[in-house]
Amino acid sequence: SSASTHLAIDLGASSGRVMAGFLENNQLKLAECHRFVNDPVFIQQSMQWNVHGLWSEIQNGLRKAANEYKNIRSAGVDTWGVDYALLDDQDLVAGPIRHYRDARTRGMMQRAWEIVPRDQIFQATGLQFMELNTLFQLVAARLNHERSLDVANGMLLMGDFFHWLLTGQRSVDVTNASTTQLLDPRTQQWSTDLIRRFNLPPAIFRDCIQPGTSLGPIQTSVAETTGLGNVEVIVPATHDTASAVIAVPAKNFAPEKPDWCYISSGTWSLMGCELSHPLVNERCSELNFTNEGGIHGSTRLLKNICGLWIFQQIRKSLDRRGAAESWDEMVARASEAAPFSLYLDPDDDAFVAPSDMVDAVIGYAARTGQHAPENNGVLYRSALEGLVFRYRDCLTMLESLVEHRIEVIHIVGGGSRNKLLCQMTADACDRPVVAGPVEATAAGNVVVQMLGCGEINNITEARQLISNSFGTEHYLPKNTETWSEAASRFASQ
Ligand code: ADP
Ligand code: LRH
Repeated sequence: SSASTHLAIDLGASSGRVMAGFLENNQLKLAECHRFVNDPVFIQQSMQWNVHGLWSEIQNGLRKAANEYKNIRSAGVDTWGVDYALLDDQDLVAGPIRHYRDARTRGMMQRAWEIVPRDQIFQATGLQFMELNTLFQLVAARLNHERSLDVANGMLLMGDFFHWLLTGQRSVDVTNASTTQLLDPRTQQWSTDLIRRFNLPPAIFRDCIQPGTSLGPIQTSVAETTGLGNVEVIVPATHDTASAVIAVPAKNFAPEKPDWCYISSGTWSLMGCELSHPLVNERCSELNFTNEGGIHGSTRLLKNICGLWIFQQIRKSLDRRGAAESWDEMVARASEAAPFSLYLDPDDDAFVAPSDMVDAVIGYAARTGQHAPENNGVLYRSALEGLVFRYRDCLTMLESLVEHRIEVIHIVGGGSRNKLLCQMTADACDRPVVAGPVEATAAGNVVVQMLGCGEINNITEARQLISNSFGTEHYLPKNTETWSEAASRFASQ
């Protein structure tokens, strides 16, 4: 095809991928060029990003893309929120680049609240409290007297970091900056007050740019090693969740009265509404919802739910025992298993970063006075049911926050392929579920590059394109009674 090609580099926790996106017969096509692992590495006891490995895999992916497509116009990177790299004034990386599951942030929220009270942090940022937030990572660095903070003159979130490797340019995209808990969601400016009170170096916080901004061409050395030629970097919504939300095939954009919600379903489940303005009030703080930044100044009001992390890690732990099954087999076994045999709270601390997830589930069952899962089907099913209970509660909370009935739940991301999970979500929430697209994050990444190039005129057109291009599956609620009974049974446990 003669239409230009855009490369989405999407670094998820379950894999990294380089995807080519282009228009063909008025539809958006996504083709996978390269997929690679994205596991953290331990350096001594600290859990870090494998940036060298990733950078070389990204370049492998770009090389494959350059071989296959002759008309590549732009590229852009998205990845998970909160993690960062520090750079010094010689353009060297200062200090290790840590993974948010690293143990150094344990207990850091409480330490931080002693410095600035919880409600003041919430008022300033509108963000949910999670130990993994950049704020608590930086507080840990400060309290541990990490010297990197003293030499750094720039902080890049990880999408920005790979853009810097690609172009040599430093930039900070607002969508990922909004996950740090140091940005004011109303002004999209850094909170100088929090930065001062936490004794963080003001110089590392650079002005944010909006998704769709061009950073100029890929630097010559990278263009040469990959064979890419004249390709520019157009900053997508570098926060993967922001990219995924852009690709929700919804009927409208940031409505005043939202009647749809999304679950971006991958390693995490991010469940929420897209709003035109942040909602920073007491109720939001109580329910621990977050106001993250979306495209065109929109707000993603959402909650983090542990997600398919447990399901994924069970597979990994069985793999170590030589007994892993495919996703399809796992879903089939879970479907056959007896419902409600084991209740898991997926957000329990025990599941954050255990060395072995199957052991963690067995330990959790013992601690909560339940039987250990009698077979793999029950093991898998409990990880999914636990999630669905959280979705059910989260829907009620969302409706009370936006003061409107949610009529439909969109599930996007890898989890939208899990038919059991989609059906159980419809059943437990008593709402129709629309599942797809699977590669929402890459699709959202690509359409923002197209917006940046002027190939698409606005976000409504982008959503229309996505709706016309990717099939969705529809699930209607059944068995809602069973879920209400089970929910009250577990609530009273
Ligand atoms: P992330 O970007 O966080 O790495 P993805 O959106 O790629 O996550 O989703 C990965 C998850 O999707 C896997 O953990 C798995 O549970 C689910 N998944 C992928 N393929 C299938 C499938 N064929 N059937 C069921 N679930 C699947
Ligand atoms: C999902 C995600 C989520 C963040 C978490 C760290 O991949 O970006 O939105 O909260 O990772």
